[in-house]
Amino acid sequence: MMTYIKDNGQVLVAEDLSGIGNLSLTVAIPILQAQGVPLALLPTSVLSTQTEGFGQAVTLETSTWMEESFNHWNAAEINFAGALIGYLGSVEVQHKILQFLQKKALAFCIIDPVFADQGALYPNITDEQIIHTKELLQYANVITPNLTEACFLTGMKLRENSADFHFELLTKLNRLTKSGGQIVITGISQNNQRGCVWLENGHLTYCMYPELTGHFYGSGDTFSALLTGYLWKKYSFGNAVKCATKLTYQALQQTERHKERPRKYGVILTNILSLLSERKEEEFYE
Ligand code: PXL
Repeated sequence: MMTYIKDNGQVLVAEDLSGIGNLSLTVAIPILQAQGVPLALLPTSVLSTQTEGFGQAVTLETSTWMEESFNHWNAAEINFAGALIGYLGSVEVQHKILQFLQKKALAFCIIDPVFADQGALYPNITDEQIIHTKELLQYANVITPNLTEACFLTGMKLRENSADFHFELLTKLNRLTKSGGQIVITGISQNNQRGCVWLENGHLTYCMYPELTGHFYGSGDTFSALLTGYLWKKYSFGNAVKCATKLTYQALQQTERHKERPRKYGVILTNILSLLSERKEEEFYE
C-alpha cells in the first residue's frame, strides 16, 4: 500500500534549465510531478543547450533573480518541505543556495553534486566550485555523487572497482554530509553490470542492472529526481534507491532503443512517466 504524505510545503528543485538536452530540470519536473511532489522551481541558470556536445552554450545568469525569488517566496509565506539541489553553474549561484539552506535548515535535503563524469570535470566547472560544493554538502541528508564526483570530493584516485574502495569512498563522503546523512554512489560498473552502491546498516549494498553501451547524458539527474520522489513518499532509503535505480535503467533502455538519436539529447522518459502515473512501479517494493 502506498503511503501519501500530507502536503506540508514545496520541495525546492534547484537545477539548470537547458533548452536542448533532456536533463536537469527538464527531467526533474515531469518525474516529480508524476510522483505528486509539490514543487518550487529555481532555474540556477538558463542555457541554450546542455554543456556537452553542442559547443559553447549561451548562458543566462540567474543569481540575482534567484535572490529576488527567495525574497518574494518569503513575503508570500511559501513553506518548504525539502530541496533537491543539482547542477549549479557558478560560485554566485552556489552562494545563494548556501544562504537558503542555512536559513531553512531543511530536514529533507538531497544534494546531487553535479560537476563531473567519466573521470573528468564538466566544461566550465572550476576547482573553486568543488570547494563550494563541499560546503553545501554539510546541509544534505542525502547525496548522490557518481563515481567520478565521489573521487573528486574525497581526493581519492579513481581505481579498479572493489568493495574496499567503495567502502572507503562512502565512509569519507559520510563525513561531508549532515550527521546521519546517507550516500549513494552511482555509475558503478562490475561484471558487465552497472548501478549504484550504498551502506545499509553499515553493510555495502549494490543495486545493479545489465550494462548498456555508451554514455547517457542526464542519467544522474533522472536518478536523483526519482530518488527524491520516493524519499518524499517516505520509502525507506534502500527501497527508494532500488526503485530509482530500476526506473532509471528502464529510461536508459528506452533511450538506447532510439539508435538514430544522439545521446547528447538526453534521456527519454515517456515509458517511466506512464509507469509512475499509473503507479505500477510500486508493485515491486510495497
Ligand atoms: O547531467 C548533468 C548536467 C546537468 N546540467 C548541465 C550539464 C550536465 C552535463 O553535462 O551540461 C547544464
